[in-house]
Amino acid sequence: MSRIVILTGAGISAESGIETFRAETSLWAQHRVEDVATPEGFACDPALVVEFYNMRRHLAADALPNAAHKALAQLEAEYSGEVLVVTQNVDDLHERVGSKNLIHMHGALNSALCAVCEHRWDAPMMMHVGETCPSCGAAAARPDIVWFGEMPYEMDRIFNALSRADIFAAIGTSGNVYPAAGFAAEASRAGAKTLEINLEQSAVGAQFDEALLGPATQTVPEWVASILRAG
Ligand code: BV8
Repeated sequence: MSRIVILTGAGISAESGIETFRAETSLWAQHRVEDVATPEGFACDPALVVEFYNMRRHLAADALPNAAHKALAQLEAEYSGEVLVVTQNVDDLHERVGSKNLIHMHGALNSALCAVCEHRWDAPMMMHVGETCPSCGAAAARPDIVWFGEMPYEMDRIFNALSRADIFAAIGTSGNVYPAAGFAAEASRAGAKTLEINLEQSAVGAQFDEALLGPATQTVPEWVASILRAG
């Protein structure tokens, strides 16, 4: 039985209307990443950071999954082997079309985290600074997001999957952020065939065996159909 590991980034949600990080009109253009996506930024100005993620939570809630998300869910449902989606995205578009075997390595907008006891609960659409934890009561609620300098989630499970993968595909990610940007090299070392699906070659594009260039809503359904045809 063959195993496919798929890494997705902001590019897979771009055609759903969710801005990517590094395009000119990107999310980061309005805010320096150091100000909003770091623990220091949160400590320095929690209201700015909470508001940044409230805005992102509303945008994600208003967005609809696109043909690329749907194709990956179809692949998981119909493929004879194993399919794991590891997403850097914090929106819930993968789960909304039925992807089950899914890891949010950078956290999720719909989850809230207690900075004291690490309890997690469904985030309200609008989080507020100093919200109390429903478990320990500490006024220490924060967005359940992995910020720069923090360890991404489920890394052991991800590296284990990469070491056993037959195919690794990266979809819509610029290859700027580690450790995700190192996954292709890791999969190659384990003998996987690697494919980059993007609008253009990413910062780590040279590390892939193949590339499929074009908008994800066209390239991903095409790729999934070829995989399902091959069985
Ligand atoms: C950690 C939070 C260690 C959520 C994010 C090694 C070398 C250098 C630096 C480092 C290193 N190791 C660690 C670092 C530091 C840092 C890092 O990588 N910095 C970079 C900037 C140099 N990494 C970390 O801090 C990570 N933590 O390593 O911890 C540690 C060890 C021990 C103990 C404790 C800690 C944590 C990284 C996570 C940071 N959080 N976001 C949020 O706010 O959303 S990262 C952020 O960037 C998002 O999560 C996003 O997913 C991620 C990556 O961006 P992309 O998804 O790639 O999006 P981007 O806009 O860049 O690109 C979009 C792509 O889509 C483009 O290629 C474009 O062409 C394509 N596209 C556009 N439209 C389409 C399309 N493709 C197809 N179709 C389309 N229509």
